[in-house]
Amino acid sequence: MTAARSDPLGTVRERLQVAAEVAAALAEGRPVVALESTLISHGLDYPHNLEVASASEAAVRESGAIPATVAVRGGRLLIGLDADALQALATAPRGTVMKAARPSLGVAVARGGWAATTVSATMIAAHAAGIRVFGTGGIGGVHRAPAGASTFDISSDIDELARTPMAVVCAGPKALLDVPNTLEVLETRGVPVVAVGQRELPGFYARSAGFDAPHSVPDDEAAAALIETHLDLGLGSGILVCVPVPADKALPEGVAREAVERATADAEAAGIHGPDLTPWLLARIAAITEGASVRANTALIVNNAGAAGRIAVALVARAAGHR
Ligand code: PSU
Ligand code: MN
Repeated sequence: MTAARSDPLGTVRERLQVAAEVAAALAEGRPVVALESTLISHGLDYPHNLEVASASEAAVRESGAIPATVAVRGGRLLIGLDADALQALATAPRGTVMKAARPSLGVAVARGGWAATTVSATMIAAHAAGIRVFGTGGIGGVHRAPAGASTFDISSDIDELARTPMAVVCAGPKALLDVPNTLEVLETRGVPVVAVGQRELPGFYARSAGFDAPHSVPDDEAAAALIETHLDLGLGSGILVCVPVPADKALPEGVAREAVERATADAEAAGIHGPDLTPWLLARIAAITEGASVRANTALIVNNAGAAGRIAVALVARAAGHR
C-alpha cells in the first residue's frame, strides 16, 4: 500500500478494473487502443450509439489492436467493456449517466453507478493503465463566444492533452468550437497538432478546417514515428493526431458552418452552458442538418478508431525493431 501511495498515479491505478483481454495484451506489449464513452451516453442516441461503439471496437480489432472502451461504474474505472456493459451503458435512460471529465471524475467515482468518460477522463484512466493510443471523434476545446466577447469555456480536454503523454486520434477540433483559438491554446500548453495525409487541418464534419495544420505527416506509419519521438522526449504532454472524415460522409464546408452558427446562436438564446453545451450543440446541429451531421460524426468516429489501431500496431512494431 505504501509503495502504491508514493506513485502519483497510484490512486487512479487502484481504481482501475482492466478487462482480462486488455490486461493480457498490455502485459505482453501488444497494441491496445482506448475509446471514450461520452459519445455513447451523451453524443448519440440508442441504438445508433451502440452500433457506433461496436463498429469502433471492430475497426480497432481489424487493424490488429485490442479495443478498450473506458467508463466508470460503481466507483471503478473500467478499461474495456464487454458486450453486456456496452449494452447497459448505451441503453441507460438519459440523465442517469454522468459525464465525467477531470473536474468531475471524483464526483463520478464517489457517486457510484454509471459515468461516461470524456476525452480528459478517458486519458487519465487509459494512461494509468499503460495505454498509449486513444481514438475519439472530436476533442473539446475553446467554445465560440458571441461576437466581440471572449469565453472562459475551455474544455478540460485541452489541459489533459498538456499533462498526459499519449496520442489522441481525432478528426480535428470540433467545428462547433472556436478552432483558431483552440489551436492557440494547444500551442501555449505544449501540445503538438499533426494532420495525417494532408497539409490542411481536418475540420471534423468537413475534411478541411480551411487552413494548414501546425504539422502534417503523410500516413499512419509516419504518425507513429512522430508519436514515438514525442513521447520519448518525456515532455509530459500528449499529441493530437487529426485524421480527416471519410470523403463520402463529409459535410460540405458551407453546410457545416451554417449549422454550427445557427446552433451556437440557439444555445446562447436558450442559456445553455457548462458540460451541457457540447451535447446540446451536437443534438441541435443534427436537427438542423436533418441527420447529415450524425452520419459524418459516425463515419469519423469509426474511421478514427481504425487509424488509432493502425498507429498502435505501428508503434509496437517500431519498439520491437529497436530491440
Ligand atoms: N465529439 C463528439 N461527440 C462527443 C464528444 C466529442 O463527436 O460527445 C465529447 C467528448 O467526450 C469530449 C467532450 O471530450 O464531448 C467535450 O466536452 P466539453 O466541451 O464539455 O469539455
Ligand atoms: Mn466546457
